[in-house]
Parts: sequence; C-alpha cells; structure tokens
Amino acid sequence: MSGAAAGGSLRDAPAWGRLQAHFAEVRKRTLRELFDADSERGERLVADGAGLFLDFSKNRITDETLLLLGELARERGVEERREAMFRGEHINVSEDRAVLHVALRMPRERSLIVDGTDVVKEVHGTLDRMAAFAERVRGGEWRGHTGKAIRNVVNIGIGGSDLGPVMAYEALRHYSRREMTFRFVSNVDGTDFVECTRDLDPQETLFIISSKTFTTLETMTNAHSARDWALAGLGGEEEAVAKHFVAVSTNAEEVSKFGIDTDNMFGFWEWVGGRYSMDSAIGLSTMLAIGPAHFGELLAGFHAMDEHFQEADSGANLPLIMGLLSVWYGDFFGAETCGVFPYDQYLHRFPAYLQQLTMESNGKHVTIAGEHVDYDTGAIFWGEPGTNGQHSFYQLIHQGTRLIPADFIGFAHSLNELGDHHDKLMSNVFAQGEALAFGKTAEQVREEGTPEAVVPHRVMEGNRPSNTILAERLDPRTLGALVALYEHSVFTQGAVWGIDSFDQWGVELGKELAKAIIPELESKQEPRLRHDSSTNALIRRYRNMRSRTSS
Ligand code: G6Q
Repeated sequence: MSGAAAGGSLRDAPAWGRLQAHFAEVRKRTLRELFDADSERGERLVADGAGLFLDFSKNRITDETLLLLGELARERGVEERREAMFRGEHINVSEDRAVLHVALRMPRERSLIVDGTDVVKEVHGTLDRMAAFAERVRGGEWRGHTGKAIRNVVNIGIGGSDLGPVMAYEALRHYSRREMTFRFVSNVDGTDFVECTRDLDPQETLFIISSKTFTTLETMTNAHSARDWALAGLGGEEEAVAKHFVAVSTNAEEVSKFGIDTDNMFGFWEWVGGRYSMDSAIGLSTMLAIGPAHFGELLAGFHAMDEHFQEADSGANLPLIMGLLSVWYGDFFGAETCGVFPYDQYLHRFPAYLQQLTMESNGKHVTIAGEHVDYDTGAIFWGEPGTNGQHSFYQLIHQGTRLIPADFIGFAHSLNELGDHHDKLMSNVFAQGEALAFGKTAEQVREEGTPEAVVPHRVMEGNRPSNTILAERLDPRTLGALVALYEHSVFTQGAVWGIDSFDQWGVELGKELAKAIIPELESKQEPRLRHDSSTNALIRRYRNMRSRTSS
C-alpha cells in the first residue's frame, strides 16, 4: 500500500513497549522536579521554525521521552508517509486520493507532476485568475448589475468551505480593505442568512458560493436564498446573477446549472480536502479582503512551515514535536482534550477552525487497513482567546481532576498597541504557563497567612503541561505558518496511529438521515414513519407544533 503507515499494530512497535515502561517511570515526576534537576531546561527544550518559536519545556517529558517518541515516529513510518504525501501518492486510502494541500503553497518556479499533470502550474494559474478578479473588485472596476461598485462580499459555504475563510478574515482583519464588508453565511438556519444580509444593499453585494462539491445541502439552500434575495433587490433580471455571484468549486457542471458563468468560477482539485482548503480558491474571500500580495505572504508562511516539517531534525521539528506530544498525552496519560488559547483577539475563531482540522482528521476508530484500533486516537480540541478564558474555564485546568495539555499562542507585537495593554496581555501568557506547571504548595499558601481550613482549597498542584508558541506579530505569513504547524502536527499523530486523517465518513450518516427526514417534516399527509420510537415521536411532536398533523 503506497505511503501507508508502517504495517502492524501500534502496540507491536518496539518503541511503544519501551514508552509504556518509560511512562511507568516518569508519570509521577513533576515539572518542579524536572526543572530543578536541569537549570537550562527552559532554554534547551525549545525549537524555532518558519518564524515561530516553540517552548515545549513545560511538558511532562524527559530527554528519554523525546528519544522514544522519535523512535516511535520512525517505526511508524512518519517520515516515509510525509514524503509520500509530498510526492502526491494516494495516502487518503479510503477515498483513493492524493493529499496535496502542500502543493497549494509551492512557489511558482517549483513543479510537481502528479498523474502526468504539473499541479503547481495549475495552482498558480488559478491564483493568477483569483488575483486579477480580486484587483478588479477591490479597485471598483468590477461593477454590479446597476453599475455600482462592490462593497460587500458574502461567502456562502460550510465546514471546510467556511471555517478557514472566516478564521483567516478575522485573523487578518488588520490587513483587510476596511471600506468593504465581509460576511460569512454557513448555517442552514435561515437566521444566519437573514442576519448577515439585513443591512446590505444587493446592488453592492457579491456572493461567493464556496463548495467543493456544489451539492452540500446547507450551502445550496443558502445559495438559492441568496439568488432570490439578490434578484428581488435587482429588479428580478436573471442576468444580474453573473455580476453578483461567483463560485469556488470543483464541479463546473453544477455551477453552471445554478446559473453562474463558469468564467466566474475558481476551481480547485480533488486532492484538496475541505479542511485543508483555506489556501486554495476557497480563500477567495480572504484574497478579496487582504489583497493578492498579502495572500501571497500567507502562502509563503504555509510553505515555510512545509519546508521546516520536511527538513528540520526531529529534535527541532515543531509539528513533529507537537504531534508526538499529543500522542504522549492522549495514549499514555489518558488526556482526552487539548486546549488552544491564542492570546490575540484577532485569533478568536482559530480554536473553532482547529476543531475541524484536528477532530475531523483524527477522530477515527479504524486503522488504514480497517482494523479497530485498541488505543485512543484524536483528542478533543477546544479553546477561547486569552485572557477571556482565564475568567471562565481555566479554573478546571488549574484545579480540576483532568489533565488538559494546553497550547498558548502569543505575539511580541500587538497590531493595536494601546497603552500597556499588550504587556498586560502577554504577562498572562507567561503567568498561566508558570502557574499550570508549578502551582502553589500548601507551604506557600500557609506562608501567606491562609487559615488552615482554606489551605487545601488554595493549593495548586501544578504539573499541568503546556506549550508556548511565540511569534513576532500576527501577519499573513505568520498565520500561514501557524496553520501549517497544526496541519502537520495532525498529520504526525495520524501517521503514528496508522489512521486515514483525510477522510470523514463519520459525517455521512447524519446527512443521509436528514435527507430522508426532510419530506417527513414537510409532507401534508401524515407520513409513515419507520424510525425508532424516539425519532418517530419527535417528528410527530414537531409536526404537531408546526400544525402539520392531519389527525
Ligand atoms: C472537510 C469536510 C467538510 C466540507 C463541507 C463542505 O474536510 O469535507 O467540512 O468542507 O462539508 O463541503 P463542500 O465544500 O463540498 O460544500
């Protein structure tokens, strides 16, 4: 099987056995002890790559742990699988597809021949078309049906065709064209569309229908409502669609059936997974917001991290280290979740974006060979920006009973330097990592004069692990590197676990069932329901509440 992970069960890997024995030795060791034993630890267990600095010293690891995790990666063929991905082999085995998001950010002068086609050439062809279009819209040259320039851009898409664009727009708002309004409609709940468009003038509004398949229920429902909304505001003339709708898709046939001229369609390829597509034409809204040059910077950041992942030694390889640490906590310590806390308001949608990237990729229960795993796979990712989370759920991380490894993300420079806000913000990044790692002993609490009965409540056990990622500032290049860091960390975990990180069959059943239920909800006649008794009763109750019952 080309590019598949090393055969055999993960538990049979010699390094796995050694890690289990090693875990029994180190599980009780505290971060306090580890730091006391090595005064240089905080300077030693760090790595740099693609403009990001990673301090991973506050993890419950020794040098031996890193060595063994490195061996595990070797035995599981992480490197071979990585190279297979970069070569364009069909490492997405269950869908028999290449996984080539890395080609989306290869520089123009590179070439990558896959199945007889130079994909880098095709990528840059599309990027050039996107750039020409973006310049026309941003420059006011592209006019709406009534001759007005476009001031509002609404991206309609869901999942991978939404989360990346929203996250990137919010993250890079500082670089965006401020005179323009950008909105993102994803939910099939009509409220989303209505609230996003209520204050927009159809004459000045451009819709980007972003859908790889162009058949997704939510997106097509919203796209049709958008067309009705636009036509109602533009005198009902069908030819208005051409000026107010463009598509990002791989499905030209469905795009033209919808009425969008395929000249106004920006394509991508089967080998780009939805959750790996924000740097493809799915990023058209991002390019319209920040302009082609900044979009190029974003791609350069992605590419720099791709190169780092391919070239850096294992002890200094950011995505490899982070991925292996996730395996360490999930499979040895039994940690079920991982918190991601960006200390930058512009990154407020980053945890939501990461949830899809990590959980849709690695939430798998069988190996590539189809065997049920007998170890845990993908952790639950979640998070909120700091410092807000500190006043909410951090209590549980500090004093709860569950181990929650955390990633802190901070920047040296704010994009909005305001008084001493930024130092105050960053003091909290450092303070949280310190508090989680080292806590506060009963002795220290007593020394503060705390009444004995309250002492146990104020003790912080510490020994809570975290990574700290620092960068100069949140610019397009840095965002690209940050996203690619997590992409490749996800890749590393998936390769160790021997699972297919690039399919998502688990989301299909619910979609199919919903399709069958729609007519049952809408039918004028009482439908014959054949679900379980709970689902049948819920459907009947809903029909009743909507006064659709015939009885
Ligand atoms: C991502 C998934 C999924 C997908 C959406 C939208 O990896 O495949 O989130 O992006 O279901 O699909 P379309 O782009 O085809 O509408």
